[in-house]
Amino acid sequence: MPRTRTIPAEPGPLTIDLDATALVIIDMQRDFLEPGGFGESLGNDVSLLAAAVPPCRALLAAARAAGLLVVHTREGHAPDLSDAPPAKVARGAPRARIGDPGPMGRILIRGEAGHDIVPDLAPAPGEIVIDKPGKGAFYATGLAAVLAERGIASLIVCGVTTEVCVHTTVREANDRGYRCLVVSDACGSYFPAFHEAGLAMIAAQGGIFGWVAPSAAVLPAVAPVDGPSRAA
Ligand code: TIU
Repeated sequence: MPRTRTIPAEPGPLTIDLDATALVIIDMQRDFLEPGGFGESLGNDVSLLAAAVPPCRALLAAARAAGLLVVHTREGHAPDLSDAPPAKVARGAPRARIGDPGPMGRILIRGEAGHDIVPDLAPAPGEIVIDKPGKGAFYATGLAAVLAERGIASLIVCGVTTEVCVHTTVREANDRGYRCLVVSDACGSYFPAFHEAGLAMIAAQGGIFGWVAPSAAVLPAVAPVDGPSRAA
């Protein structure tokens, strides 16, 4: 029997089946959230992303409790930069580009400390971790196969940054037929105006890319209602 839940959202309520829904947490890595990483190398104030961590943590806890498929993504590149387009590497401060040494290891390189997901949101054993070389989580990854294998139809999406990797992933997912619910306070941007505009763009035109709701609206829907307290 489907475990359907209806979530109040913009532009209108969204009904999902928890068994066909995945929580996708985009790039909550030290490289974006902490000083000395890729985000700062691009000239950004990384402290602006901290507010997204507690709502992401609450969503992660609810998803785990409800038995949702949990997918974590990480943006990054191979140590030899073979999957890093030169046009991408050339951007940013000349002495702190992708692959250069920094306080958290080589910037945006897999296996380095900066590439790790922040400790508060560390993947649990068995959770899917998708390493992606691009902004979108579908490009050059196995994400589509993972979702198809699990019969996933809807994605609850959060992470950073709203208008870059969250948006690119939602656009990719939308074109692949997934219904995407973006959790507004569980996303973050180095540019508050871009965050707001990015969210508005998703829900505009009757939900051209998907739905948007705050975690306060999403959490009660995801949290299990069939737990031990009810059964007792
Ligand atoms: N720079 C910026 O806003 N974002 C990225 O480079 N990657 C992600 O959004 N993950």
